Amino acid sequence: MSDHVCTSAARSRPLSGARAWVLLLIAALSATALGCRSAASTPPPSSPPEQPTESDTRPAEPHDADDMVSVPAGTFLMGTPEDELSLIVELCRQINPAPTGCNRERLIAHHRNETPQREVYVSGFSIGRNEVTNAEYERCVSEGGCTARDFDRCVFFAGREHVHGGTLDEVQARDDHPVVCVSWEQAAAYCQHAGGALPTEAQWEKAARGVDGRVFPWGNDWNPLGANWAEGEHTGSVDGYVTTSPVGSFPAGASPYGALDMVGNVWEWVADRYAEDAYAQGAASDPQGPETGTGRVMRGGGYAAQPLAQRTAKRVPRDPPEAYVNIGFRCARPAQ
Ligand SMILES: [Ca+2]
Repeated sequence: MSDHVCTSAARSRPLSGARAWVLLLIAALSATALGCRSAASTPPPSSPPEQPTESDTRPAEPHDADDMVSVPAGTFLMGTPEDELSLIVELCRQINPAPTGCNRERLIAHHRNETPQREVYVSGFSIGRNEVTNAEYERCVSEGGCTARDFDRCVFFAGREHVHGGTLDEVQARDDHPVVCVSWEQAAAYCQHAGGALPTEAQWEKAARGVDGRVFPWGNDWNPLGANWAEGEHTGSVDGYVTTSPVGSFPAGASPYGALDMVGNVWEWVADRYAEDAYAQGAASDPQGPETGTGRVMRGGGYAAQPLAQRTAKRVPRDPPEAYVNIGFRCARPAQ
């Protein structure tokens, strides 16, 4: 996986706030905590996770697999304005003491797939409040609606390398943690069995950021307790979790519609095929993504991605045949 995590929370409106959280972050972490590096290159945890130490985190309560939040029909601001891409570089440099990865041209080029920002209409729909869990997926397997995960084919982290095959650590395998190591096809099959479908990019992004173009689900300023993210070598020292957390553990990070973990915890497969210029070419009403292409899109950052990748506009392509240890999903349904 080649996704770079030096993506930006930068926008003209929240920049001062972003600077504030950067200072907080630097103070909170060790001097080596924030290198500008690939989310995928962050090594996997090898020790048991620390327990949450902040009152803003809480263990997930048992939840209803059919628990969905409603997103009313209407327009929203989708994507990132071209003139805000330069701020990605500035913010990258602020959070990285040794900004070897904060190359301006590369960063701007890397994030141009989020441009332009435009008003897009999305019909009413509902979306899972939480990511689909291990228990929910296994129930689907037992019901015959889903195929068993093939952990020998799943892409795991091995230091800075990626390898096919592995086993989930004891924490990630718990019932109430988000399911991972599911391919796009397996995720789509689950949602079909559940009477819905994977959300489109437009549905996912609207559910994550509401109508006002906010950078994060909760607003325009980074909140280190708003998501399960990768602080430094994703030590869990800030958010309390080295790898995944029980779904719904970060209520402070709720989206305007009440969806949880829209950023952080695991990346999420969405329905659309990937095209770099999809945001420039997409329909103004209920865009479905390009009709051809091999890649699919994942959204929303994950436990091994730094804050700059936890933005609501961040979009990354992945190959559908593959399954990954840090990608899960949630489902959507049209409004009744
Ligand atoms: Ca997520």
